[in-house]
Amino acid sequence: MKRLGVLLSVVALLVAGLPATAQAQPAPYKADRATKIDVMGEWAHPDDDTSIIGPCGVWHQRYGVKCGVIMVTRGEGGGNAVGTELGPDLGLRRENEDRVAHYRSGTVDIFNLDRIDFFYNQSAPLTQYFWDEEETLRRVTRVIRTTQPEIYIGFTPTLAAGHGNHQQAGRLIWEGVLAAADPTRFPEQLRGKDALSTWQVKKVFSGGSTAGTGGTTTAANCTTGFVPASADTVAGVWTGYDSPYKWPAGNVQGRPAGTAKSWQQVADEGRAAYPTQSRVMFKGTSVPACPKFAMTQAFVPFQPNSSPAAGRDDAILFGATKPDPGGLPVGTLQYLTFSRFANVAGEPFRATVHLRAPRGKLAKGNITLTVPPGWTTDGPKRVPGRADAAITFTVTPSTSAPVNQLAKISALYSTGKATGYTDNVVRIVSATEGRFQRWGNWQEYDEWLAQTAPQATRLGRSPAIQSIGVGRTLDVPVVVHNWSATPQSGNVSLALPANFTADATTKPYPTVAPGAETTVTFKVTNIDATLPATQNVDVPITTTYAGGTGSETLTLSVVPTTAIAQTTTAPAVDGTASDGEYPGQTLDLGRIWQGASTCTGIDDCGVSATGEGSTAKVSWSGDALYFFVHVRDDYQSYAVTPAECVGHWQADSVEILLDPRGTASQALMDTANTFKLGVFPFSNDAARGNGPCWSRDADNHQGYSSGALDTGNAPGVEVASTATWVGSNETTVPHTYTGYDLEVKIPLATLPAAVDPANLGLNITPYDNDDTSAAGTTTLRHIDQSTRLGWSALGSVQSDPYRWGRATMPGYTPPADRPTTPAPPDVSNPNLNGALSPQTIAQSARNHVPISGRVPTNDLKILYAGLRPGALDVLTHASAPGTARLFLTSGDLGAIPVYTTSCTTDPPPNYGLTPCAVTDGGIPPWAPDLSGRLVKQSSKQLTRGVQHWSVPLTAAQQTKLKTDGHLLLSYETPDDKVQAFDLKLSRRP
Ligand SMILES: [Ca+2]
Ligand SMILES: [Ca+2]
Ligand SMILES: [Ca+2]
Repeated sequence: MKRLGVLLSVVALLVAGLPATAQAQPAPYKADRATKIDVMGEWAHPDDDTSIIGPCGVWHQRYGVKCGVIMVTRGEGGGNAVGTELGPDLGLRRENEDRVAHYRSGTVDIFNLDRIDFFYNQSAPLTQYFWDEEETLRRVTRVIRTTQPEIYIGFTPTLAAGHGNHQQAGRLIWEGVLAAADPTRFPEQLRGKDALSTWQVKKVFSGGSTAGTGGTTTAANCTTGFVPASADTVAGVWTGYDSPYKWPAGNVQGRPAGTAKSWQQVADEGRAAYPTQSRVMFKGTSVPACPKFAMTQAFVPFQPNSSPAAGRDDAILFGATKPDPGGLPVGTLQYLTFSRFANVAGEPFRATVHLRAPRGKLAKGNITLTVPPGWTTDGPKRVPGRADAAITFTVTPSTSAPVNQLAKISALYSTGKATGYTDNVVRIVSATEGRFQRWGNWQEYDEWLAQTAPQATRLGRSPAIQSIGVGRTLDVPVVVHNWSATPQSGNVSLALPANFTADATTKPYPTVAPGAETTVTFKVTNIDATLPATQNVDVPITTTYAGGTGSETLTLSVVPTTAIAQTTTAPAVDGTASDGEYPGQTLDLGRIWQGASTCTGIDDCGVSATGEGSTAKVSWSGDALYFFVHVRDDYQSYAVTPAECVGHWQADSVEILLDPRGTASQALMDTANTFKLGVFPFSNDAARGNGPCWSRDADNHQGYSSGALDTGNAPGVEVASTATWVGSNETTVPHTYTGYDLEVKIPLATLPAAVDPANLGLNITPYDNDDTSAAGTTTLRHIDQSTRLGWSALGSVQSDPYRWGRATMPGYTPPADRPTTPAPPDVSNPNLNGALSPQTIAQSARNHVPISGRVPTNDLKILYAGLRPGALDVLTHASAPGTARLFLTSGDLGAIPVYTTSCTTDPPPNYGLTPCAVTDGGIPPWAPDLSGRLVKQSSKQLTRGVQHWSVPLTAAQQTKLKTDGHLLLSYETPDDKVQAFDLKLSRRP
């Protein structure tokens, strides 16, 4: 066998390290070509980021722009529709899917931050808790400072982002922009031999509105004539351009072989490249589109949509990676700030135009401010020939400026030869504003705006939201703020919906000084006898002052209430509600909160407006709750194996949700302070008679709770089910049934805290999945096509404890020694460490950005690496101890195909994403060797000094390494520093 040795001198050239920097007085750090990113996106989970596939392809091909993606998690908490990998193994697979999706667009730098993907929630604070907010921002900041992106794109930070991980990923955009530019943030990154420099991102696209009229999808420069509906400047890019990727012969779409695919085609094929997430191979023919991006912050001059140049497909790059058409040199900073964001009609404020030359001095000229009709300002004002300038104007809004709206102000910098345009917005508010006093996630969001990212306030503050139990009374505090320059007084009024009363509907507020506030509290009572058909009601709040009124609308969710009856004899958990076991109220579970379109009626999913559908009864006895749940259903779903007895929404199931203190939302812990038990009425587990199985999900301690995989997280829970599995997951076997009854005992000691018998949060939510087989197949699948019903049936209610029903337990007292504060949540599924991902190691070695944005080290040197018959020898020198992980790979790791195809003329770079038969789109084997790419792996604890490491190899493994063989090695020190190596062991054949 030929010996493939790598000489020391060659190693020195190939070993990747961070760019060398001077020791004493470091020059400003500048990203080199391998490292520099022009457009950075940031999202929470692989597959959140597909909106930039087409745009980045066009920008990369036509304008030489390089996109990158900061991916906060690898999505280990998601499902796996095509394999058995969970946790870190799933993260490895999802990382590859994301790389496949973006690869052909030239987006090969995906910066996984290795944060944990825990469970679906709607809480940014809970996400901060699990992600370690400061460490995550530290990593984001390092990636930004290292790659120096000009443009930053991603989710909105607002509560409208839904998933708390999405909200927090959006916040990290705003926080990352601020932190990267701030020398007081993470100053350790700015010192030492690997010192970075501060960095100013030039344009931000997070949370703006792309709504508007005009433009086209059928021609280049597709935003030409586009008029935004909002104050945001909107940039678009046409995806109808030819990509470099060709249609293979025999494609099912019938496109001529060898002709170019459009970038939209490439984007749609990429968007489908996530089979673990139930996506399937794209077999359609794409129609070109004009994806748009709304700018929410700019530090450089740009073209407003009223300018023809704003219609160009490279408009997003103006002032950032390309010179602005106005003619100012690229790198010129020009932006507008205000003395305050919330302003009052007729009352002046200050606007400041900031200018900085990229080098040398600013060209002399003047600045003109443009304000809305009826407003006044001073100027034009002179721009001096200095390196930078801050020029301040006084702006007075019209006395009739409309309130609760944004108003745009623009500044034009004119020199003899060039112009630079910028704009920004203020909000006109009523002189006195009465707002429902925010609590929980809404209060926390408004505080984030005020304290951390004031510029994001243009996206709007939090909505006014609260819940109230049927027949209960609620305090409604209204905070009256005087935004004006004169003292104000007046009244606050509530407009109550039907079946509500209050201690008063109008109350006066005392005189409030300018800038001060006072609180007026109403006691509001619901007088419904039963849960109303529509659970959400509006309560408009009007506040008067001298000369006008201010208003906002509170949305109240009406939730069901019950008193849980005590039984002296504990119910027998036998699947039958016997006499005396459930003397209390019957709870109606016949309302749908999600997936209504998949249910045909009461026999199908138990939906009923009259209480004849699915129902539940609850009792308490001793120190336990007992549930009898009656579910109507027409079709037995897929039966789960013990390993699949999680993710209850993917099969017929019932979830029981308990918030022991009734305060999980108030504590900013979402469902992490609760107990949620998903119960499957039957299973594919012969060892347990195919009987019920159960697990905890998205709560204080999620994981398996029954059978051989029981993690011990729900001791004492008992379940009886009347369902009998039909014995097959094939649709050729009849799956008809009429539903099932469940009886469940939950010892209260297994809840995360002592129950407050006056305020127990309770919901019961059946999930109905029926025939989930794919078209043309006969095998049921373990995927989510559920109709979701509940006692409290509000959208996403599974993650919103404050909108569950309210229960009391008359007569119950918890044991005195039971804690009233829940234990810290325990997430049982860990995430992947990037040092264990060959793709991540190869990327870090190539682009010099440390794995997961951690601190780099150069402690390890590879002195020699070479193959000999029977083994690979590696000689290393470590100047400090650490853990080395070695991966020997064969073939291209950049994008490992996720689908099978019969196209024979579909070689890379098309990556098997085109079908040549309707049966194409199968799933190639992934584990345990990355679809054959991973030849061997090994790890070693290294101590200080020179060490010899011999990795035994079979002849077959040696042969594989002759084809594009690489030695990838990651090194982690005990203080969490990282290093990455990529040594080529052979030439491509
Ligand atoms: Ca019973
Ligand atoms: Ca059904
Ligand atoms: Ca069903």
